[in-house]
Amino acid sequence: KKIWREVMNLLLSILSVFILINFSFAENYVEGEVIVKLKKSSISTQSLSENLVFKTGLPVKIQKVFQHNKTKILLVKSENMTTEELIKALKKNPFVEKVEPNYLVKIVKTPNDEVYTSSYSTPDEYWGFEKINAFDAWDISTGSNDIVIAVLDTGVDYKHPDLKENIWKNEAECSGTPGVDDDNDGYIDDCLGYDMYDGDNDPMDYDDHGTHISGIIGAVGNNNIGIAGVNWKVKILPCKIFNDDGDTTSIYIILKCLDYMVKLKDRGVNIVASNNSWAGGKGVYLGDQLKDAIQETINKGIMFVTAAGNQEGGYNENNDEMPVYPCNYQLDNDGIICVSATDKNDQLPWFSYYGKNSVDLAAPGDRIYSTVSGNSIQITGNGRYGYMTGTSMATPFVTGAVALIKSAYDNLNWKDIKTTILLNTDKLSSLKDKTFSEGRLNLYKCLANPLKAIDNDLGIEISSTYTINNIKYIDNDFSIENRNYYLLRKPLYIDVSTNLSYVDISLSFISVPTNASVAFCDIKTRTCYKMDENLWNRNGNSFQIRLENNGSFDFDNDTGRIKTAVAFIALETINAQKSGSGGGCSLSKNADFSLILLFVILGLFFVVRKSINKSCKEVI
Ligand SMILES: [Ca+2]
Ligand SMILES: [Ca+2]
Ligand SMILES: [Ca+2]
Ligand SMILES: [Ca+2]
Repeated sequence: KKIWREVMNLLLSILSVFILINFSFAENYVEGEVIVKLKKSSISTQSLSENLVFKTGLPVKIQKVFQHNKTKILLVKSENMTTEELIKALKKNPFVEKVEPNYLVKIVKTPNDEVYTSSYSTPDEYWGFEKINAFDAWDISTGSNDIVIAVLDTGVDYKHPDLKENIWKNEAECSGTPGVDDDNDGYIDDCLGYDMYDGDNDPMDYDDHGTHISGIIGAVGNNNIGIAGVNWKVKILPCKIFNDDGDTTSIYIILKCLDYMVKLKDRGVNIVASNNSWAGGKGVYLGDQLKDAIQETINKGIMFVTAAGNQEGGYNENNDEMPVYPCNYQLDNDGIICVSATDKNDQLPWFSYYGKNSVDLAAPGDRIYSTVSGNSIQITGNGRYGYMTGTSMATPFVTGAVALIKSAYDNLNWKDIKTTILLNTDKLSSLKDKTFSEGRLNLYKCLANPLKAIDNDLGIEISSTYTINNIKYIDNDFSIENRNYYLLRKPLYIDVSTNLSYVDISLSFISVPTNASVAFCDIKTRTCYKMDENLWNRNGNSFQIRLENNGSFDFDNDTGRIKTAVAFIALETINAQKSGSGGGCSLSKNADFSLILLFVILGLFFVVRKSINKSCKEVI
C-alpha cells in the first residue's frame, strides 16, 4: 500500500511538472520567434542573414533588427521551427551571444471581476493623494519641467487638456524637418516620444491605461481644471509598447523602448525614472536580455519602477514564492522599485500581489481617479477623467515620487532616492511581512527627510580573501549588492562551521548621526534585520550584532557556510531643510564628517577611512 502511494505521488509530481512546463511554454512567448543578441562588432545583418539562413540551412528570417551600443538585437522568426528548436539551433552559431524566447508581457490590468466598486459609497477623487500626504509635500515642491519620466505603456493622450503641457517634447524633431530623422536617433519625427509597437511616431493612447498612469505622475497642477498629479510640473515621455486595443506585447518591443531611453539619456535628456505597469505571467522568467537592458537603464541613472502585479486567476499571490518579472529581477545595482497596492482602508486589496523580499513598498491603487482618454474607461465628472484600479495605479505614485524628490533635491542619485522612499514610508499592519519596507509611500516625509545612501564611495576595501577562525572575506566581483541601503557593494561572506551557534559582530564608527542605523542583511533572500532592534544594539557609535546559526540565515549544511552574502549597512542623513523664505537648505552638524569603520569579528580588526563630502541643493 505504501509503495503504491509513493508511486502515485511520484507520477503525480511528474505530471504536475509536465503540466507546468507545458503551460508556461504554451502561454508565455511568441511561438516561432526568438530574440537574438549578437556578439559585439561581429558581422553585418546581411552576412548574418546569410550565415543563419544559407550556411546552416535554417528556415529562419530576420524579422527586425536594431542596433544597441555596438551590438545588434534581432527578432528572428521561423515558420516551421518551434521556439525551442530555434534556440537550440542558434545557440551553436558563433555570432550569437544570447538567444531567448520573445516573452509576452501584459499590462497590469484593472481587475474587472470583483465588486471593488462597492467599497466606497461616495467616490473620492483624492483619497490616494491624501494617504500619501501629497498636500503637505506640495508645500515643499510641486515638481519641475526639467525632470523627464518615461511611461512604457499603451501610449499617452498627449492632447489631454490636463496633460499636454507636461508632455516631453523633442525639440530637434518638433521643429525639425518632417520625414527626416533630425536628431539621428534612428526614429523619424519622434517629436512626442515613440510608438515602438506600431513603429510610428504617434504614441497616442487608444486604450486608457497609459493616460491614467500619466495623470497620476503628472497631471498639470494649478491650471483650474481636473486634477493635479504627484508632480504639477514634469515632462512625460511616452514610449508606446502595447497595441491600440490589445493588452499584450513582447519583450522585443520593450527592449527597443529601453534602448530609446538610453539613447536619449546619453544625449542629455534628463530621464530619471521609467514607469512600468506591466508584467509577465506569474512564475515566468522574462529572460536575461530584458534584465540586462533594465540594468543598463539603471546604470545610466534611470530608475525602473514597476508593479507587483494583480491577481488574475488564483495564483500564489506571494511574489517571493512565485515570482513576477520584472518585479523579481535581482540586479547588481538594484534600481528597480516594485510596488504593491493599498486601498482606502489601509488594507492590501485582494488583487495585489506582494512579497516581503521582492516588493519594496505599497502605494494607493484601488479606485484611483485620474486622466483618461475615454476609450475603455467610463468618463466621470467634468472632462476626461475616470477611475482605475490595480498595482498599475500604485506604481505611478512611486514613479511620481521619484520625480518630485529629484525636483527638490537634484544632488540625490537614484540610490539616495530609493533609500529616501523606502525609509520614509508609513508602516501599516496590513503590510507587515508583505513588503520589504512594510509601509506605504509618504510623499511628504520623503521631501521633508531626504536621505543619502552611503554607498561604496565610503571606500570600504576588504582585501581579497583570507580566513581566520572560519571567517572569510571574499572580494567579490561587485555583482551582488544589497537591495535596500547600499552600503557595501562588496559583500562579506562568513563561513560558520555548523557547530557554532552564533557569531558576534561589532561595527564601530567614529561619528554617526543619531538617526543613522546599521543593518545586517542576507542579500540573496533580501532579508534585512535593520528594523529588528533585537538583532542589533547601538551603543554610542558602535553596533553589536549577533548572528545566530538558528536557521534564520541560509546556512549550507554541507559546507557549514552561509550560502548567501551578508553586508553591513549604515545610513547617513542629510537633514536638508527648506527655509521659509529665500530658499537654501541647511546641513546637519555632522556634515562632512569622517567615518572610521571598524570591523571586529572574532578578534579581527579592519579599519577604513573615508571622508564624505556632501552638497546640498538650494530649494527655491
Ligand atoms: Ca529622431
Ligand atoms: Ca524630423
Ligand atoms: Ca501609433
Ligand atoms: Ca489640472
